[in-house]
Amino acid sequence: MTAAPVPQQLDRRHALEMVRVTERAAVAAAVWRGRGDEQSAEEAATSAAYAELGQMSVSGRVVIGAGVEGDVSHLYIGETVGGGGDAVDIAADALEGATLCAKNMPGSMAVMVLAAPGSLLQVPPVYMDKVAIGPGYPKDVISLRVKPEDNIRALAEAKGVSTSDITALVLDRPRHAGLIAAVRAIGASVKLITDGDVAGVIHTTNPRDSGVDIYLGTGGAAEGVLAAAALRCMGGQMQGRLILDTDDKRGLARKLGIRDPGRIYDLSDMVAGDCLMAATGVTDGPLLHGVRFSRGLVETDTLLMRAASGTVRRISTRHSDPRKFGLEG
Ligand code: VTB
Repeated sequence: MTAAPVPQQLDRRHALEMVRVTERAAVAAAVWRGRGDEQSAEEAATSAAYAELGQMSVSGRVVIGAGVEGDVSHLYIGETVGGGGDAVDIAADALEGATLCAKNMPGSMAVMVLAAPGSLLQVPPVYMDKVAIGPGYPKDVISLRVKPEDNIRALAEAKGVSTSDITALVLDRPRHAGLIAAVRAIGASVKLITDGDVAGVIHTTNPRDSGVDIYLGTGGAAEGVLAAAALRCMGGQMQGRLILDTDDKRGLARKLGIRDPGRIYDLSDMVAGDCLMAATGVTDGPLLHGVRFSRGLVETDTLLMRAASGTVRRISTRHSDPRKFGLEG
């Protein structure tokens, strides 16, 4: 195995440029809130993010994006984006939780991560098994090598509480029936979400407000890497394992250099160095306000984070010229 690249600190000035990207994507998506059209919402967010990325002083390579070349016109994996400058890798989900946006349900957001070249795990479009907790616990409290119940027991012990005081956040999917039953069987509580597991993982960083202690279950692999970036900035522990249960999926993984299909990835395997992350709310949710439109004014709410310093900013922006988003004033 080759040694991991020496983590290189990113220019923090890119952070504010990123806010403009996720803000613009969120506004474009918010126009489609509640209209039952995921695809239009997603395309609007992606083109808006792409256009604003052109203003950034980076030469970015899309590592996680909207799809593969040919299937999507913007932000496809491998695309070069940005206005030119520092070489960086970009992971973008211009509309995480497109279904939530289409149904105007809580928790959809525009997300973008910037990292040093080669430092983000490249994943195929498959599921990932995930376990995550927030900061403040001893090392290695959780692990995908043990059963979910054992992770809950270990977390309860680390917190000095009983398993009945632990709440696990899980995506509400038939595939999680066994997991949910197992968690409940040891007395822990399950909080279900319909989509949006990037935000789901972020909730573990603030159990007091979110009521969520641990994230468990299988969701998108790309969302797993985005969530890992968030925990790199906010603190916490996470492991992920790709679900490569067919030859096709293993083939896709191999093309990305993944030799061991059963590998368990730690936080630092998914995001190997410094990263910057921005997330702007599209619909109202427990983490972020959604975009607000009023006459002559658009308001956005963004989390902006930096791994190198651990800074977490909350940026509430008033855009007094809606025309810059292509909206009427
Ligand atoms: C989750 C969720 C995403 O995909 O990762 C989910 O966070 C997993 O896939 O918002 P399934 O829907 O197939 O279970 C999303 O819903 C995005 O598509």
